[in-house]
Amino acid sequence: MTDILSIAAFFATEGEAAVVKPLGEGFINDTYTVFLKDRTTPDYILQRKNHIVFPDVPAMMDNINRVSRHIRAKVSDPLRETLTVIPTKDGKLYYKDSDGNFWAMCLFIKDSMSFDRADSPDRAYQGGLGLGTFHRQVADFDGSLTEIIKGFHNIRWRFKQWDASLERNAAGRVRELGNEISWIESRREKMLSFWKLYEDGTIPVRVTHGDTKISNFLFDSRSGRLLCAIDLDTMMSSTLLNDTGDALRSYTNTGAEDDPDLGKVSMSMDMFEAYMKGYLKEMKELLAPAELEYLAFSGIYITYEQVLRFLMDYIDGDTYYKIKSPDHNLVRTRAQYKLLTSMEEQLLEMERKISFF
Ligand code: ADP
Ligand code: GN1
Ligand code: MG
Repeated sequence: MTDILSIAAFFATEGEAAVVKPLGEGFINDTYTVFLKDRTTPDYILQRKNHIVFPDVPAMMDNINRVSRHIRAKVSDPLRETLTVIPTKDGKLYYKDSDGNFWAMCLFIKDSMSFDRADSPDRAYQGGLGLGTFHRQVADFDGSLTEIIKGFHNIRWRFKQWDASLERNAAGRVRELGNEISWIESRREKMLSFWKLYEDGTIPVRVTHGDTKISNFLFDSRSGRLLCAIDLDTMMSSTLLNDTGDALRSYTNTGAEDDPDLGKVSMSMDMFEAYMKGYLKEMKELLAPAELEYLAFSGIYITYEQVLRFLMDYIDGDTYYKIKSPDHNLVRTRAQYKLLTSMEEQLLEMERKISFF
């Protein structure tokens, strides 16, 4: 096993790293907390970045560093209201070990907490303020960002991958998935016609976060106030509707992302309202008409994309997401599909609510 402490020693910490502990259950990266000598709370986060998923870690770290510096100049508590990247002792934003793994470090944000699920409308409201604040802070970022994962939320590109995956049938599972595959195919044209609005410039290009589920935001552990967006690996130029959509997918779900009990999964209108109230408080004035028009639909778009991605990974033989059981990706697919249908049923009501904000 890699000696994580010896990896930490390559970074410019304010003293020698004494203890490391694994943290959380990310689907993609491996995360550790790092403690300096005699500390009871962590000082740093150290991550092994998955370089299969993120083929250009140096470019990714450069994106993260530039955007977080841009945000730092605008906030009152720079150590807690944005990520701070810690360079290596020789001034790089990452360390590459002898096995070819990439590592990166950032400051651990003190007195913070994160959640897997929104536990109250107030949490959803704070989350909405959080994403709205992030979008507002980056709205005037004028550098260009590297496209870290090709076509990440581009459904036209996802369909290319999907068609190839069905054709390959790598795990021999296609035959048993007729029903699930029809969920994707029956909505293909609708999703493409939405994406076309981005391609033709009706929906503007912005700096986006790319992965706005609730666990990628930190809240103050005393007041519950939102501190900042974290997990900036997927920041790219795209439409901000990807972010609002992914946030709705996460915050409004009454069940877990991979809930085996579909009875528990649905879209909560209360959470939707609270989230949108927070988001629009920060962003309403800055949104283009087409962004406002598709705000509610964005949840459907990204939840659909997530159904496709989980199902595609199941068809591929589980090569992308970490799984905890052989059918985990199928369970995830079904749970996300249940959420998708619940959102579809409530689309008009969501749009009506937005028109009153
Ligand atoms: P992953 O890519 O595996 O999702 P994240 O960057 O989201 O990794 O980190 C996983 C968890 O670690 C977060 O949900 C949060 O609880 C915690 N975390 C990450 N970065 C920080 C930080 N800078 N300060 C405090 N906690 C953090
Ligand atoms: C992954 O890394 P993590 O767990 O925050 C994935 C997201 C998915 C999410 C589903 C780079 O996010 O796109 O929406 O799982 N990240 C990547 O929970 O693919
Ligand atoms: Mg995360």
